[in-house]
Parts: sequence; C-alpha cells; structure tokens
Amino acid sequence: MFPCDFAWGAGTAAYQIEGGWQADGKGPSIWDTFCHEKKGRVFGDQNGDVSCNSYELWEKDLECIQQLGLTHYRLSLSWARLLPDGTTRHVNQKGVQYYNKVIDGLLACNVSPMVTLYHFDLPQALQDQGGWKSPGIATLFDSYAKFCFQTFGDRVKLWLTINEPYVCAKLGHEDGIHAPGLKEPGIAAYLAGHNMLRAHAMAWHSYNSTYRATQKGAVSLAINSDWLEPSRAEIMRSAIDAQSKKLGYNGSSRLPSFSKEEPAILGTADFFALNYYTSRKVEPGGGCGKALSMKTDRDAAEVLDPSWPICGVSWLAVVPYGLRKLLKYIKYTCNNPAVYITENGFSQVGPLQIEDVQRSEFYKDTVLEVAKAIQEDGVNVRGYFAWSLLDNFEWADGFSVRFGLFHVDFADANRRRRMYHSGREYAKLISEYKTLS
Ligand code: GBH
Repeated sequence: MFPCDFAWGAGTAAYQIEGGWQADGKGPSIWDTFCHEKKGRVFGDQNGDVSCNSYELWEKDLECIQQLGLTHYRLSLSWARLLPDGTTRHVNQKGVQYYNKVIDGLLACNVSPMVTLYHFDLPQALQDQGGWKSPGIATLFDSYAKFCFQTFGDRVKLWLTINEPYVCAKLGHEDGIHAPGLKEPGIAAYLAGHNMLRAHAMAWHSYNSTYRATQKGAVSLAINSDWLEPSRAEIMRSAIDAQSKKLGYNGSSRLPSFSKEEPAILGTADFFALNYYTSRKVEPGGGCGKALSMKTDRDAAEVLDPSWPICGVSWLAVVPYGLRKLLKYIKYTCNNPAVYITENGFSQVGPLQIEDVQRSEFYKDTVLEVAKAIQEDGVNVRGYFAWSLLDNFEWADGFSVRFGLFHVDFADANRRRRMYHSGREYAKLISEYKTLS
C-alpha cells in the first residue's frame, strides 16, 4: 500500500522547540524581538525563550522519535544560532556543534533528517537592514544556505529552503500577527514573498551547481495549502492590478516582476513539499474593500462547511478527504511530482487530554486518505510528516494550542515529555503499514 521506502515522519521548528535563545553565542531572531518588545502580541505574553528546551534536552526528543518508530524527522535550523548576525562573516561553532549532534544522533538511530533552513525566524540583524522586503536578502539567504549545504549536506539529503513563504509574507508583513509584525497591507507581503522566492531559487541553483553531484540530495520549499472548493480561476497579477486601478493606486504593479537576469525560479523544486491542515468552501466576492489588501486582491470569500468539525484553534476544520483531493490536484496540475506531506496535524486547547481519542481517529483517517491517494489516484506520495513531534510554542497562540504527539509539561523544569494516545496510534499505524509494504 505504501512504498517500502516511504518516509514516516514528524516535524518541529527551531524557534518553536529549542529555547536557548541566548545560549552559547546565538544571535537574536525576529521572533525573540517580536515576543519581548511589546505586550499583547502573543497569548499570555509568552515567548520561546525556553519552550521545550530542546537545545539542552535533545536526547529526550530522540527518545520520542524512537518510540514512534519514525524513519524521518523534520527539524529546522536557527539561522541566528549558526550565524548570529545573519552573515557568514561570523560562524557560531557552538551552533554548528548542536546541529551536528542532532543530525548524527538521528542517523545513529537510522532516522533520516529533513532540514528546513528557514522556519519564520530571521536574524534580527538582517531585519534591521530591511529583512525580506529588501532585495539584498536573497544573496544573504543564499550564503547561509551554501554554508548549511557545505556543513551538513554530507549527511542531510532532504532540504527545504523556506517554510510557507505565503504564510510568512502575509502574517508577518500584511496582518502583523507574526514577526516582524508589519502591517502594510497590499504591498509588503508581495515584496517579501517575491524576495523569498528569489532567495529560494538562488539557494536551489547553488545546490544544483555545487553540491548535488557529490551530496545527491533534493531541495524544495514547503508550501502551505488548504483545499479550496470550488475554486474560481484567477490570475494573480491581473487581479492585483485590477484592484489597484479600482482603488486609485497609481504606482507600478504591487506584485514585483522576476527579472530575466536572475536565476530561473521555475523548476527549482526537486519535489513538492506540502503542508496541509484544512479546507474551505470558496465563493466569489470579498474584493469590495475600500483599502488595498491581499484579501481585496483575492476577491474570494472563504466559508466553512458546517459538517466539518473544528478542533482546537478556530481555523482548523478537520477535513481529511481534502488532503486526498489536494494531492490529486497537485498530481494533475504540477505534472505528477514526488510529494512529501511535510506537515499535517490536529490541535488541542483547554484542559489536558492525554487520551486524545479524536486526534487518534484523525491520524487514522488521514493516513487512510493518503493511502487512497497513492493506490487509487496514483499520486506519487513519498512521505508523511505529522505536525508535531512535541507540544510547542505555537507562534501567536503561545503554549495554549497543542499540536504534539507528545505532551510537554511546560511548568516542569525538565519539560517532561509524555506520549499522547495519538502518539501510540501513530506508532501503531507506522508499524502496521510498514509490515504491509
Ligand atoms: C504551520 O502553518 C506552521 O508551519 C507551523 O509552524 C505551525 O506550528 C503549524 O502550522 C500549526 O499552526 O490565526 O486565523 O490568522 C500552517 C498554516 C497559516 C495555519 C496561518 C494557521 C493562521 C490563521 N497556518 N493560519 S489565523
């Protein structure tokens, strides 16, 4: 049913789990600043200063990974831990040692790492120079990426450059609810997103020309997508330009154009990395706003189907079948790529529920949908990564929203990890499907 080399994984991100925000020479990131600078941004004014303390308790995470029987583990590197001011002028050797320890630890247990270079945590020093809005960021990211390929690429074979450029651009630069907290609707997110794609493409080309022959890995970027049905054909540039005209914006197109002089962006994904959480019904309309914004440009309204249960956070309607539909859509619109589902999960809020039966059912249902996508629709799915290995710092929701397969006691100095029922269920699914493949 699943190919025998199918990747069974779980994921995390540096800022969400590591803590050690000032340990051993790490530089500050925009999330350190975002949480510390001002009250009212994050639930309970919490922050990731310590979080799961994976910087010190990494061995505990490895035990969790082994208990689940994972074949793969997705982690992200903290740019500012490796390069405190964001540039290769100064390398923090303690940071290099930390990630070497993690990667070697995984490999020693026969677990393959999938490494994300950027999961929302830009070095503050680079934000001070304009961050993702500044064109020069692409070259700086490329240098960081090359440094990582050079340092870890002998052992890491699956790379993701940037996690969810859309989310990072919109929440960080349009809505202001993620770091760097900018609220510049209709303009900054397009610029930031544009530069993220340029940065990704540069890094892919660097890998392709310098490292691929010897390291033999694959590089992509993680795209978050809901399943939207039915969708209405919409060409991004014409939609944005039409709204500019309607609202009397006379500058040049708010959606930057890619230059022919720069490395091509088309073709810079060796596989499709999909983060899928939820679905929406979509209806025309929503573009009648009076001000420039991505919502106005998009001119579509999202509606929840009342039959879809909401779990934990309000945005998460549980729709496992949407994943299968999306996989099929990707197969036909993207020329049948290899697909890794790099994130998928179910959250809990409120009182602790170690026997999380609903989430266990969710994983069972979802993995079945993936099986059907492979078997009945012929989608080339290569792996599935549950989000997340551990309860962690859930960005603006702080520690109030729990996505882990392991419960983490944030009141305990040792941040005790404890497997949820859903962790047991996922481990069971993995071992059963492994015997069938
Ligand atoms: C992922 O994004 C992130 O990659 C991961 O770090 C995170 O822990 C995980 O989701 C769970 O949230 O607050 O109503 O404006 C998934 C895409 C996009 C889903 C933003 C939630 C916020 C909606 N996310 N969205 S709202």
